[in-house]
Amino acid sequence: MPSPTTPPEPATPEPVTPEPVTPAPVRDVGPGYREQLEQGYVFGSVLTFGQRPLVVEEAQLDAWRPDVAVLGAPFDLGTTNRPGARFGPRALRTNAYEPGTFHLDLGLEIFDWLEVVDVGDAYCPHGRVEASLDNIKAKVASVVNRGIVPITIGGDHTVTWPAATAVADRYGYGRVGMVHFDAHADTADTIDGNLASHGTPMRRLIESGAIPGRNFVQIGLRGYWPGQDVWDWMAEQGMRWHLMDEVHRRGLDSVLTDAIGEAMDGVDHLYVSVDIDSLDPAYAPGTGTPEPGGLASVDMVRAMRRLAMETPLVAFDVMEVAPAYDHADCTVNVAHRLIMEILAGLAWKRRQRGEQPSADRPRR
Ligand SMILES: [Mn+2]
Repeated sequence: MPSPTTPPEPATPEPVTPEPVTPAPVRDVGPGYREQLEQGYVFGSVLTFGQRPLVVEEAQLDAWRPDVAVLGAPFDLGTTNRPGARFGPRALRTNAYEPGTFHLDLGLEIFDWLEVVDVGDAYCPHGRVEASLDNIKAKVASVVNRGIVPITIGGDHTVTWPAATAVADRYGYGRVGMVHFDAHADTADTIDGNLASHGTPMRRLIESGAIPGRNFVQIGLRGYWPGQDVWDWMAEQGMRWHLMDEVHRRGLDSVLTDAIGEAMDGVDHLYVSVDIDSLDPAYAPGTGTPEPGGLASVDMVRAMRRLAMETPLVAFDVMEVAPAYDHADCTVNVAHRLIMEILAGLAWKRRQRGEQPSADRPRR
């Protein structure tokens, strides 16, 4: 026993664990590519989403460490009526009028606060449904598994099945809620015997457990489909929906407040999926299954901004833009702006958190 006066044994110094060092992002492109990006034409230059850098090598994506990656899913083999959504990604990259990047309502330069790249397309070989959907899932996974927010441009709505599955694989089955804007519920069991139709993806996501039925919330439904048996199945799953009739009476802002609460009840993350046919064909005629009596673009751009600002949004998609049926690029521009509003909302959230933009952020 040491006496009380015995000096204590010198303490063995705790081994010092060095703080993990996060390397600075590397956001270099070659001088020729940078020159192309900096031309900043609204009518040309490099044809990526928002003229953001194209980053297609996984090692480069690791070094770049963007906040958001935009990808294309040019798949429309699940279309029941007018095909052509395979041209959606190309149209949003090439036909949308590039308006500048300072958000008037939020008072911020979007790309000063948010690093966004275009990672190209998932390979969708024509006629090969399973290979295409596997490739879409892998492409979204290559983004979301790095903690980057994937923004997927369709493609028909079948694409949301593999895309949201990849997001649930990353964040956990049962941990991700869904706010889904659409004229149609997309919850049929099969259509023409097809499990992988643009009328079935939401059922597949609920059946697999990727998104819980009770956290699956739909906005803007209208028209004449599906029938009572499908609504019964949806109710059994605990799904919530807000018909266009309710949106018309209450206003989208009020409905959206409810929808966010329903989708986030007991989960940690949110996926937002927009079928462009949720908008009235007056605003978005360029789509395969237009349904009159829909949402207005003025409400939808504000809704996207709110969703990005107010929720833990981890993934977003815009589906069903079929440019061959478009007039004067109306549909392409509103679809592009829905993505811009999501980006603006995410940029605002970073500014609110005081996260300083990176010094080596390349400008275009
Ligand atoms: Mn749909």
